[in-house]
Amino acid sequence: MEVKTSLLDNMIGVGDMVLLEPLNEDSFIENLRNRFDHNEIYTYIGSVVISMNPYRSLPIYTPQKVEEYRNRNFYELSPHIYALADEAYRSLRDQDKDQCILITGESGAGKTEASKLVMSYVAAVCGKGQEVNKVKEQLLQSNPVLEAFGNAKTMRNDNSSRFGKYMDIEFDFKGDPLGGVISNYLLEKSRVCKQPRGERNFHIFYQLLSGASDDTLMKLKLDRDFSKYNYLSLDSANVNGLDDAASFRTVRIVGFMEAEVQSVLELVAAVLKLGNIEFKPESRINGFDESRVKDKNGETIEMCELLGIEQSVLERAFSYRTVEAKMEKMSTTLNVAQAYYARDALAKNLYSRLFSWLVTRINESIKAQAKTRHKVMGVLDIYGFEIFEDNSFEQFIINYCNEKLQQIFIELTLREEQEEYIREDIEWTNIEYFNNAVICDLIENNQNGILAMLDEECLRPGTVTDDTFLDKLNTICAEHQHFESRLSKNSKFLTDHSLPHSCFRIQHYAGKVLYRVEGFVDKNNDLLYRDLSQAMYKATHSLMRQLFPEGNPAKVNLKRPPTAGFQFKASVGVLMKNLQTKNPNYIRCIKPNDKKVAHIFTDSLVCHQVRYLGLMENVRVRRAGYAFRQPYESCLERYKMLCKKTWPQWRGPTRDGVEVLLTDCSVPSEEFAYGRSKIFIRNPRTLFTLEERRRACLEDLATLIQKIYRGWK
Ligand code: AD9
Ligand code: MG
Repeated sequence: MEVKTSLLDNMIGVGDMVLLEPLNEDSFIENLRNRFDHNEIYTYIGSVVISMNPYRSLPIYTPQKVEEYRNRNFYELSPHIYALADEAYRSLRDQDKDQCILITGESGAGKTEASKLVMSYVAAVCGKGQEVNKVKEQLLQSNPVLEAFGNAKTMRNDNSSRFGKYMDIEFDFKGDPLGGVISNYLLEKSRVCKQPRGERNFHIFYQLLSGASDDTLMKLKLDRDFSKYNYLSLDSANVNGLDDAASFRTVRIVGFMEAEVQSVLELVAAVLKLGNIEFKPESRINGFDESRVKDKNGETIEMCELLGIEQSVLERAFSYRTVEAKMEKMSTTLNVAQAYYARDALAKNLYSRLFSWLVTRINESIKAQAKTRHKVMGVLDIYGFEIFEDNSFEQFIINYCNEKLQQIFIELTLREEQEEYIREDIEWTNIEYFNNAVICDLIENNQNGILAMLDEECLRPGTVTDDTFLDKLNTICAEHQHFESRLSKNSKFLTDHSLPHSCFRIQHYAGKVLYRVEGFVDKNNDLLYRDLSQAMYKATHSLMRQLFPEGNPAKVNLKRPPTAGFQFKASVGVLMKNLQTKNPNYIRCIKPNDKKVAHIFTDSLVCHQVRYLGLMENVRVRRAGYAFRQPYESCLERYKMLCKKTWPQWRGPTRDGVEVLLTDCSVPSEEFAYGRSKIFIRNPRTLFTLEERRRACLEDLATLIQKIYRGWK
C-alpha cells in the first residue's frame, strides 16, 4: 500500500508561515533562509505560495513530481508550486470556478518561470488525446516566440519580460483545454533604439543574427556581425547562459507558415537597417538646415528593397513633414535632429506593432475551436516593480500596474476571506493594514491624477515640455501625501530641496521611486509623423502595410490617437475587472540576491521584498482567521478512520459526524468553528496532527495487510 508523505515529513523550518512561532520579521526571514539553504524554495502563507528564485535548476519539476502532486490536497505534501496549480485546476474542473493565477514580485524574482511551471503542470494533468495534445502544444509554444520578441537582458534579469502578459486558458466541461487568448500590455519599445548600459535590445535581433542560416541572412541583407548595427548594444551582446542561436531554432517552430515567418523576419531586419540610416544637413538659401539621408553603405536602398518602398518616398518622409492647421496642409522641413527623432519613432512603432501583430496571430492559432468554452484559468505574468537610479515613463507605467495588482491582492484576499466568514456565519475581526488605494488614485484619478495631467499637457496647445508638465504636477499634487518634488508650488510641506531638478518622487507601496520627467510628454504622445506612416503604407510588403493602416490616404483621420498612458490605464482597467470575476491564486516571487547566482541569500534584499509584498500582514490576516477550511463531507471522508464512531461509515448528518470525530480526537473546541457547509480550523498545526494520525493509521493498516498477506503465503 502506498504510504503518503505529509507536510510534516522531512520538514525544514515551517512549511506554512502561519505556524511560525514567534512570528516576527526576523523569524520569517530566517525561516525562508533556512528552507532556501535546504533547497526548499516554496513556502506557504495559507494558500499563498512564496517562491524563492534558486537561480539553478532543481530536480523538483520531474514527471514523477507532477504525479506526486496530482489530485492531492493542498496541505498534504511539502509546499510546491504544483500544489497551487493542482488546486486551481481541480477547483476549475470540479467546482466550476474560473481561476486566475496572479504572479507578482520584482524583476528577476521568477515570475515568468513560475507562469511556465503552472502552465506545464496544468498541461500535464489535463485531458489526453491527439486533439487535446495539439492544443496544449500550441499553448506552450507561444512562450518562446513571445519571449524572443518581448524579453531582453537587463541589469536585473538576463531574460526580463519587457511587456505584460495575461493568458486565459479555456477548458471544456470535462476540464480538457480548448485553447487560449493572450493579452499583451505596453511593450517597452524605447529599448528598440537605445538600451541602458549593460543591457541588450530584444533577444530576437541577436537570435536572428546568430541563429539564421547564411542563406536567410543573405535574403534579409543582414550581416552576422552585431557591431554593424547601431541599434544593438555591444557591451553585453553575448550573455552567459543564453544560447541565441539555439533559441532561434525554437522560435521558428511555432505554427506559422513559412512565408509569414519570412515576412516577420524581414520587418526585424528592416528595424536594424533603419537604425543605420544617417542624416546630414543641407543648407538652404533661407538659412534653415534641411535633413538629407546620408547613404554611404546602401542601408536605405536595402531597406527599401526589403519592404518594396520607393526610395524617394522614404527619403522625402525623412526630410519633410506635413502639418495640418485649420484643415490646411503645409509642408515643413525636418532638420537633422528631427529626422533622427522621426527615424527612431518609426523603428519603435514598427517593432511594437509587429509585436502586437504576433500576439494577434498567435491568438488566431490558439483560439478555441467551435466548442463553447466552459471555464477559464487566467495566468498573469507582468513586469515586476522597478526601482532604478534613473526611472522614466516606462518605470512609472510598470509601477502603476504593480500598484493595481497590489490593490487587487488586498481587495481579493480580504474580500474573499471576509465574504466566506459571512457566508458561513463565522465570527471575524478585521485586521488593519496599509491600503494602497490612495496611491492608485494619485496616479489614475480622472480629474487630477498624474496620468490625467500628463494627457492634459500633451493635448494642450502651445509650448508643452516635460518641465511644464512637472509645473502642473507641482501645483496639483503638491499636497498629496505620497507625492514629493523639489518645488511643490502651493505646498506648505513636502518640498524636498535635496531632490534633483526635473524630478518627482512617488512613495509607492513598494518604496520610494524618483522619476525623471524627461521624455514623459514625448513617450506619452507617442507621435509618428503621418508622412512616415503614409510612406510605410505605400510598401508592397503586405505585413508592413497592415501595420500602418492610418497611412491609408483614403482613411485620413484627423483625430489624434489616444496617448500611451491613456491606453495603458484602459487596458489595466479591463484586466482588473476580469481578474475580479475569478478566484485568485497567488504566487509571490522573491529574489534572493542581486547577483543572479545560486546559493546566496541576502537578508536585507529579501527583507525589503517581504515588507513591500505585505507578507507579514498576509500572515497576520491568515492567523486572525481560520487557516484551513474544508466541506464537512471531505473532512469526514478523509479522517473518519481516526474514530471508531465514524469508521467505516457515519450514518447521520455529516456536520454531526465531523463534530463527533473532532471531539473524539480531543481537538480543543477553540481550535475550530462550524460553518454552514464547512469546518474551519484555526491553526494548521491541528490539521497536521490529524494528517499525521491518519498517516500512522494507514501505516498500521499497511503492516496489518502485509502480515495477513505473509500469513496466506
Ligand atoms: V521580470 O520582471 O520579467 O524582469 P521575472 O519574470 O520575475 O523577472 P524570471 O522568471 O525571468 O524573472 O526569472 C529570472 C531567472 O531566474 C530565470 O531566467 C532563471 O534563470 C531563474 N529562475 C527563476 N525561477 C527559477 C526556478 N524555479 N528554477 C530555476 C529559476 N531557475
Ligand atoms: Mg518575466
